[in-house]
Amino acid sequence: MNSNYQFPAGFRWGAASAALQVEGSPNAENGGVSTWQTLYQRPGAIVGDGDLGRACEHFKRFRDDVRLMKELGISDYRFSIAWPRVFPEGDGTPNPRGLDFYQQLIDELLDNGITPWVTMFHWETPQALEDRWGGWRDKRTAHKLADYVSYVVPRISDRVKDFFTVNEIGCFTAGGYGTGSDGFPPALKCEAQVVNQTIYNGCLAHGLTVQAIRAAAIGPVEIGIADNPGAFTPLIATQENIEACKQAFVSRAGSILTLIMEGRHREEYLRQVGDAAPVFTEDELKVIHEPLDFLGLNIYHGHEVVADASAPEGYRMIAKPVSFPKLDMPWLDFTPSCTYWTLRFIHELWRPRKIFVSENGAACIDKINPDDGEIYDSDRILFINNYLDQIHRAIAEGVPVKGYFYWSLMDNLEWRWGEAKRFGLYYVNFKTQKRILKQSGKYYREIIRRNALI
Ligand code: GBH
Repeated sequence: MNSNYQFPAGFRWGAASAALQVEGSPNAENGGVSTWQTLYQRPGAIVGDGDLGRACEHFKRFRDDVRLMKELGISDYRFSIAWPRVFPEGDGTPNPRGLDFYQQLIDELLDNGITPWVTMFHWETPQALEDRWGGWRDKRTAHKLADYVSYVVPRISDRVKDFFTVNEIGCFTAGGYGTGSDGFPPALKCEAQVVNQTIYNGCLAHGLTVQAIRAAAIGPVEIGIADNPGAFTPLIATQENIEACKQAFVSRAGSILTLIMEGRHREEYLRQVGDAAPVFTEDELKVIHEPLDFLGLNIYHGHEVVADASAPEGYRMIAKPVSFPKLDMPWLDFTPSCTYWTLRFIHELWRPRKIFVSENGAACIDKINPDDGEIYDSDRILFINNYLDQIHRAIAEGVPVKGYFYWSLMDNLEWRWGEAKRFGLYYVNFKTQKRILKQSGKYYREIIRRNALI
């Protein structure tokens, strides 16, 4: 294919994961219980099979898994630390063994030439804090997260230089407290003010975490967030549709990224929520707006937008036709161009110095070919090819995208879907724990080797 598809020198090629989804044994070495473990115990809440006690047994097999990373050729690995392993009750006395696993993992990565990127919070809220004061409904949870971060960072920042604060604020807040579905714990449907408060408290947790990392780091570090703003694409990229689309992006970013990047709520947002606005202070907004070294974006799927002068917001989102192509998640529409537009809008609006695509990937119905034992996941290859093409397009126009983390290194427990959804570059047989590199993994390996899209 096209040899012009070179990526900039030094572009980081990584893969991502999260503790609960891969480790198994969350309560080993005196680890505490997270709200996800509670959800997993509720009959009917989890769609597929899935045992958090085993997951991918990465807790035991991490040295082998690092070898697999090396074989894949990634330069960077993004993983999360489980807060309840370190503070089983959310606060108080740290578990003296809580960081042992991560210390070994970090050393193993570095010994193999792979740069560790740590996410401080990927959704594992200690159940104790949910019980004590309602988890993310209470600002004290944000402060407790920062306390845990202050404990961890001095113990790893001699070797870890790159930190993500929290993963996808809208998911663990509005997802957990606003939908009443089992998608996210605690699976409540609270009133609007409470939901908005959780979102705000999530932003506060991010800001406090930035401060905590900076204050506690024992060497130079780079700090960012992994957020998933809504992604939008103009149905037809006329000037007026592009503007409408940017408007859609801006207004949907009003409760999270605007706070983080601008230190204020959008007036439109405050007008919309009215009495249901979160309780906030100017000092907290300053904390939330703490400068970042990079912005991490998880981008999977987007919505098509057209300009419409008769609509109250000046634009309309288009309902997807029934035959719109999608991957193996109800929401995972094949919308590569949303990546380009999201990166471009963010660049135009906020000019972050560096952007990383902190997650992007596809769930597919992978089957092992009985003849040769390979997994011919041409759908995932199609997905990666097209999304990377759009990232390349953004870079060619000057957007400072510095790296890409495929989600995920290996098939894992996809939250409420358990083992039923496979996002990995490595196929995992959850019974035997055997891993097989999929064709998409071989494709990604070749991209990395050439630092070019093929
Ligand atoms: C990421 O979240 C997570 O960070 C990761 O842990 C997870 O395994 C991975 O993606 C794959 O799912 O139905 O239009 O309202 C993705 C989070 C949040 C994306 C909910 C889809 C619903 C969109 N998802 N969202 S919609």
